[in-house]
Amino acid sequence: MLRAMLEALIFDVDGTLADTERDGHRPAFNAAFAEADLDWHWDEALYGELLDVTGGKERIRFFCGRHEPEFLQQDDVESRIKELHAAKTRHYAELCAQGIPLRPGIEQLLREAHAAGLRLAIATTTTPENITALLAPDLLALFEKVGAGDTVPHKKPAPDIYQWVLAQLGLPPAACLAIEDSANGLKASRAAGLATVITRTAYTDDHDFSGALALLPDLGEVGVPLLRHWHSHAYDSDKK
Ligand code: XBP
Ligand code: MG
Repeated sequence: MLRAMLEALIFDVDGTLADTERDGHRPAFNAAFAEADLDWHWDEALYGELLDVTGGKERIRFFCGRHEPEFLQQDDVESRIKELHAAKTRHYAELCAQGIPLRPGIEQLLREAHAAGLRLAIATTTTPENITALLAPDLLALFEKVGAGDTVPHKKPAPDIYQWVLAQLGLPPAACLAIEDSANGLKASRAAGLATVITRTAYTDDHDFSGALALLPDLGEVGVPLLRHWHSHAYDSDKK
């Protein structure tokens, strides 16, 4: 069988391009709750549970269902959640402006892959504004297509955002490689038929990454080589 040539890399954002959740999105949610005089506080442990639900609006709704059910009884609950999420996005942009670093090896990979002629794209659950806030303009410009947030009706683990990006690129999944950090992301990329490399984070360290092409602690940096405990072949969970 003729092996398809790799033509594009498709990157997840949160946890993959940068480790944004614990010290970025999480405090931004908490700042939005405080601004709305809500005594909700998502500590690191609770946020780790809530991360099973992708999408900030969906995550707020899920939290309320479990911990603040009366909030969902309001007639205008959908607009309340939208307002809270818009405030959170503003706070997140402020945190990004203070500088959220990219993960090891990401900037080098983006620049070298682009220079070598690979097409780059983003497939993320996060809000588009968050990508502009996180990435320097010259790095954002390297991405040919950006699929984000509410572009699709169903967020990860549904494959919709990856399928949207593939359609935008006009490429079959066999010509692309996805880079992800979470089980939800892997489910989405695999359901779209994409080979996927995982760079796990502290929040996703215990996730089941069966089906990943490789499981890496991160991409490593020049002079700081990739740690040696990674699997170069299809990953299966009994190697954990
Ligand atoms: C991660 C998510 C997002 C972020 C919060 O996206 O699930 O919801 O946690 O961003 P991915 P929003 O890993 O696909 O990049 O509040 O804008 O959703
Ligand atoms: Mg992610």
